[in-house]
Amino acid sequence: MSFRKDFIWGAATASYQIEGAAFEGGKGPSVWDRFSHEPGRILEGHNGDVACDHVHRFREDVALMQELGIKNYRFSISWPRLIPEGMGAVNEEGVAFYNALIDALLAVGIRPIVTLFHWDYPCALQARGGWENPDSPEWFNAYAALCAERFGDRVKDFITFNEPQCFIGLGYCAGVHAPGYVMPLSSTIPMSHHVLKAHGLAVQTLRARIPGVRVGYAPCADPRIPASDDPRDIEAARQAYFAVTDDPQGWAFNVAWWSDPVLLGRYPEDGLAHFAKFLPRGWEEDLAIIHQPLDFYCQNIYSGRMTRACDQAPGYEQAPHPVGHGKTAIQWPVTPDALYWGPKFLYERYRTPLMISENGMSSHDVVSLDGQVHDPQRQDYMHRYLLAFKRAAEDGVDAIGYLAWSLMDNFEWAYGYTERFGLVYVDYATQERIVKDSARWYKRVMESNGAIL
Ligand code: GCO
Repeated sequence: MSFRKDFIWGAATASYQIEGAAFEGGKGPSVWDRFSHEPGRILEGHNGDVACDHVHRFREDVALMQELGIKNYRFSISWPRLIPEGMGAVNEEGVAFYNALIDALLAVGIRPIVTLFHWDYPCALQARGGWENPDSPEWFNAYAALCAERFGDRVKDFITFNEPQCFIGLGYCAGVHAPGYVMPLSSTIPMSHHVLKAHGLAVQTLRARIPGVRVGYAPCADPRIPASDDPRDIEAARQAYFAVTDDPQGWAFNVAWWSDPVLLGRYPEDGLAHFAKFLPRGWEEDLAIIHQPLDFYCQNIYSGRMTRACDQAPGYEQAPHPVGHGKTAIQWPVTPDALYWGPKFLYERYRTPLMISENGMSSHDVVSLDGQVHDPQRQDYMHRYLLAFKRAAEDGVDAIGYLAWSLMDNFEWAYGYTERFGLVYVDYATQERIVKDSARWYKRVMESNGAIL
């Protein structure tokens, strides 16, 4: 056995990370436009004003994808590019940009997979309280309806949210991502509920307006990898993976709070024990809205944590990686088994076709004397992770796709341009794109449906 015949191979990006044209074309400001201009927020003072200049160079980028054999392309729409104030008036220039992009993709046989929200929240809505405002689910729903109306004739695959763990957890709990707030649980728990409700409303809207639409959701969280084959370690890893902790700054980094309501129709019990008192009135009734059937469930997975059983409560603990264990440039441990155990545990619990919507690594890529970018470490990373995912598929996980993060080097949030995750190298001074070795290898992997792994 191997990957299914219709396995979805491709690559992913996100609007703020690549688009540029941040203050052009009628676009309204997003919280990232503002945050990245605040002194001290982004490494080396970078911002996404120009990024990969994709808004002006998308045709070249689509041609590049075609050359690289990318058949499925996940990108996100910038809400304030479409609706500058977040609600109300539509920016037709923004609509025209996405229409042109979608048409260019389809013209060369690339399937667009559209993420509605990958963090660039309209400033105008943040000024009204953002996700804390009980009306925020309806604002998002109206935006989703617009996307359905304008793009749904050609786009059939949508992902509602990317990593609520990060935009809530890093944006409003830890304060290291936009908008850079450190807020108490009494604010961030209602936000989480509103995001989940926004997801549910949007799924209903997309289904009502787009015949044959397929809808997914893309949260994250580091999988827990059992430290050994001992069944007690395996159980410990499973428990740890789905546990919800009550740390005010770190609580959002869990699976179950964000996925149980969506896929099982209930909040996890440990989460409720900590947080029920903060949930907005009427939350129980909202669960029926949140719990919409999904066509696929996505996870962005980069690394996992080793976990073992122990005698003290809660019965599991993190096991250290051996001294000298491999890390990527951004210092994330290289743990291919995350792409075995993560999918396995997720599929056991949620029984929904699973897509890896992001996986990849940052490395210290440079242009060599021969003018090429040689990145054997990225190829090795992807190779190992894909083998683990393949093993999960062979063990019964309904693995439907894998999207590399990222199509090209881009603005890596608080790290600015210092981390390179791309299959394609971007020279930010000239905007020249250079295909990395790993992209040529990945092309052969995709062509063979993983047989050459
Ligand atoms: C995320 C986002 C991506 C990142 C990537 C590497 O996971 O933070 O989805 O936008 O760039 O994951 O950190």
